[in-house]
Amino acid sequence: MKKYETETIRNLGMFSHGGEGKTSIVEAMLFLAGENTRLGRVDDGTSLMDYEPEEIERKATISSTLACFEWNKYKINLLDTPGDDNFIYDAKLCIRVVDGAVIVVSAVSGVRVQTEKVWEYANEFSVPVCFFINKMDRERADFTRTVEDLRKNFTDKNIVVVQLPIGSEESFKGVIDLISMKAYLYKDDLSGAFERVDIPADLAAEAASYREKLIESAVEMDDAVMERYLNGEEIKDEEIEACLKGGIWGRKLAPVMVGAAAKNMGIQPLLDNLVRYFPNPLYAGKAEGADPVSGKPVTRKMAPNEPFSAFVFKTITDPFAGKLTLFKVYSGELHPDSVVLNVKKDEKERIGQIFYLVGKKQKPAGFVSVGDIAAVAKLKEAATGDTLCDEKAPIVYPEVALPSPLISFSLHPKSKGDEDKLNTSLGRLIEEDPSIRYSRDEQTKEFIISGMGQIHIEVLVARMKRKFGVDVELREPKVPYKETIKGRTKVQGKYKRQSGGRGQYGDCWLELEPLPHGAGFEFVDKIVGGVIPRQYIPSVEKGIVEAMEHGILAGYPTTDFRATVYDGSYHEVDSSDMAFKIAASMGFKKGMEQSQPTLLEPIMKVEVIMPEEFVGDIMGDMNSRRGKIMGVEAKGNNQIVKAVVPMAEMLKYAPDLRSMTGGRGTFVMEFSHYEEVPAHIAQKVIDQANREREA
Ligand SMILES: Nc1nc2c(ncn2[C@@H]2O[C@H](COP(=O)(O)OP(=O)(O)OP(=O)(O)O)[C@@H](O)[C@H]2O)c(=O)[nH]1
Ligand SMILES: [Mg+2]
Repeated sequence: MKKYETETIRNLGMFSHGGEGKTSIVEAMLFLAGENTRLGRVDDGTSLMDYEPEEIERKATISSTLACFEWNKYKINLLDTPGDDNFIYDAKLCIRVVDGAVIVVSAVSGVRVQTEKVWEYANEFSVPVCFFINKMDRERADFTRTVEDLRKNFTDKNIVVVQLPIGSEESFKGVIDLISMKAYLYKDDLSGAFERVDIPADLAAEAASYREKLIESAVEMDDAVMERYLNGEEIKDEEIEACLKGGIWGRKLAPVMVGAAAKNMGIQPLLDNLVRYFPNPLYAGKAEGADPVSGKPVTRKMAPNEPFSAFVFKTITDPFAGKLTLFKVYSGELHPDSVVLNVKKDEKERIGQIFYLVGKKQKPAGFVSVGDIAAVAKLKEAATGDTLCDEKAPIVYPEVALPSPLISFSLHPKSKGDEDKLNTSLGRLIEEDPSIRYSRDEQTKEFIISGMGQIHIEVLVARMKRKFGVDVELREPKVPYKETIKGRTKVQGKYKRQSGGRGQYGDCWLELEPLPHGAGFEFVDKIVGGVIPRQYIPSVEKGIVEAMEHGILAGYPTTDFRATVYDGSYHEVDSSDMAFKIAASMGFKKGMEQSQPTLLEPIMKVEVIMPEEFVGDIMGDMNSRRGKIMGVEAKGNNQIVKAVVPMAEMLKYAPDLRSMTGGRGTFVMEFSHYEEVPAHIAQKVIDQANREREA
């Protein structure tokens, strides 16, 4: 691909709720820009952007994809992101590196949950936005209603209509540009061919009134122009454009455009407006980072003659082609065959060839300069969120905060070979998607994998199989129950084998007593007069520690009690460490039986955030999950319900919450403490555990 001045680069991204048509829009753009000889379609698996097998199977974007192409002598680096909330972290990483966000809404369904989320992300990262109202050809498409919906939901910016649709549903034919006051009338043949004509007479009045509103909004961005407008002077089209541009760059207004991607209608005017109104990568002037040693904030001038620095926003793992690292350059230049510092890993990375991407297609890039987005293959350490830079001028750029995981499963490798490869393959996939967490539960010994939703985890498992040949099964994770005692007791543990040869003799008296929840295990030695010789006391403790690993109720670890050894006896020849260990463990088991053994369960602290209207339902549901409501608070337009709930009742909360709130509720959850399991439930847990142990 040829070289472009940074001023002629546009870094843009497509964001929306799932299925609004982002990928279809990009396909139409690639076709019009000559990157594809036909119009790729998500529905029949011919999309250049949704090329991964899991994406083709689900007909949805799972992982963001970069498309670099030329339009009107501008180089567009366009990121197509997933809309499904399982993969929304990927969209957030992309919004971090673009200079303009196209938020797509469907003319049929309007603003939806993820639309609100991506709007918030754009605000969080101060990214200029525009709207594209798509699917104007669909039944029940309604432009006016959709614009009203945008205005109702996004009140912090002026929503300005710059295009009007011509017709709707079956008779959607094209768009009116309210600045040039011309109509683009499309042929209904997917070619994207159009005629630029005068506005149809029946729409002239409507277009004039919308143009008036457009001018009113535009001139507000510039006091001098505003004054002339109020004095009745005529405002030139170029001035309106300049005002709009200022409003978009300053994030005070968001223009609205319209079309139908699947019909390849309205895409050229969208592209024209994107290059015209959105900033070039240098508009911010500087990039904010931190000194990797002191942690103090530093800024880096975004200029080609500054030392190199870049942020890694994406990693693509491929077992055959190797790893591909996608980055945005914030300062300086990156040349092939150079060495850069990976600041976070404190490792030097050798840069090979640099590429631009169009979907999975790679184009050699030569070197890349400030503001550009590109990819490099086979870096050793680089993972999503890392900073690469000139080792003589280290800087680290802020990562994108990870969302808290909402659902967990336990992973069961299907064979020994799978188990061996599990760690490496998971590690590679987490480099790609850090919103997946992976850990080993110390108690249950299970591999636990957590993510944003069931589909998130299922897709990971499918990828693990396809990319690394690792086959695993997903199960609900086990709840890490514990056992304790409620009563106190004194008990003798005695082990004696004295028939022929050297015998075994150990004898200890133990007192067991409960401790408060969370206190753990305490061992006290009250032996006097050497009734048990000193050297055997640690064996007594060890015997209890080993036995308490598997409580007598259901085999769960025992906790929150004190064991005191206060008496015993020994044999000059037959006593040994082993004998005292066995004696103590026998004593512990008998003693536990005598002192009201009890099952404990983990209790989670949960916060559910949702619109007011769902508060009643959520609280009722919490009660049915044995939860205790700790309070309800307002947060912006939402309410937060705080509760403590047994973990066992929360394993499937994510899908349940989604269906209760139509996807508008979210929650965070963390471990709080252990509590006694109510008797009727405890019996079921014990029976189940014993059945499993027998099996
Ligand atoms: N009728 C009609 N259908 C469309 C239009 N644009 C997209 N679609 C269809 O809507 C569905 C979703 O389109 P995608 O392009 O995959 O949407 P997306 O926003 O990329 O979806 P995710 O990647 O899953 O978030 C597909 O079946 C498309 O064919 C349109 O303008 N009109
Ligand atoms: Mg898509």
